[in-house]
Amino acid sequence: LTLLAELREALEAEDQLVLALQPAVDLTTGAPTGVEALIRWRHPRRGVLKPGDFVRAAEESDLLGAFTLYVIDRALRVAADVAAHGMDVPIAVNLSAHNLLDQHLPNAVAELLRQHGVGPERLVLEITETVVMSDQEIIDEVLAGLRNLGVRIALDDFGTGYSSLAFLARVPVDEVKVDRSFVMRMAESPQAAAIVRFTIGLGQELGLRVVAEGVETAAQRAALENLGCAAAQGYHFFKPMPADKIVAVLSQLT
Ligand code: G
Ligand code: G
Ligand code: MN
Ligand code: NA
Repeated sequence: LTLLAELREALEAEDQLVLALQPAVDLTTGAPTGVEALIRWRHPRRGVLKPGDFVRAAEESDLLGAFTLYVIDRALRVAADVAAHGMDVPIAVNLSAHNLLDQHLPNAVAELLRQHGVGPERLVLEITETVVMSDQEIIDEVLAGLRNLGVRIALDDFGTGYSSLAFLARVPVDEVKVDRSFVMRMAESPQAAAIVRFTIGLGQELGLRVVAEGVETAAQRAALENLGCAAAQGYHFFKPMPADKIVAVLSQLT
């Protein structure tokens, strides 16, 4: 079987495609501000595959829509569980750029929210710039449809070629995630530090939540807090964890 045929089967199976969940925290209070869902494929023969091993293949096939809805469905199960435990923590799902060309996506997301009884404000969709920006009108329509549901949009990997200032100027978003390549080099590189500082200021000016990604050290954490960054995510706080651990971990933070 090809990887794609196997992925088609995995979407029908119960527990091959699973979420790893990584909390983000408020830098001043330590309270959880969100949880990002990262897909993992427990392949019956190839071992555990990460998104880099198979998401590209899905993107180039007709499976992308079903794959994306599968991830959102699993994420909303977690969101419902978190809500049932009285916690107000949204869950974030990574979209592929190609998902923004799918005009059915807003209706499909609305249906999943309804099925799970989860409020739209509990779902964040993380997007990056499309490589092919030819269909801007469709992208704008899909994003407007998602935002009209009340779902939040985050611009992921901000500052890289996949998420530029031009995209931020064109697309209305609620949150910006500073790419980890800048956070990791803050201490050595004045350029990286300036980009992080600039993004935090941009967020304050535009009223966007800013989340720093890839925080691995206490020094990075302190530097971000000094710059007034609201929230952060990274191995310094939590590594991505299995879904059955998340409620207990969030409970200890709140
Ligand atoms: O989890 P990991 O660090 O391996 O993620 C690698 C990349 O895969 C990141 O860019 C992340 O945004 C992306 N990714 C993780 N989960 C998903 C998913 O469910 N769908 C899509 N399209 N990308 C994902
Ligand atoms: O592109 P995106 O921001 O969605 O990428 C998320 C990826 O970053 C996931 O694969 C996750 O495993 C990884 N990640 C999360 N925290 C850290 C960290 O502190 N350091 C590194 N190197 N990677 C991280
Ligand atoms: Mn992400
Ligand atoms: Na990123």
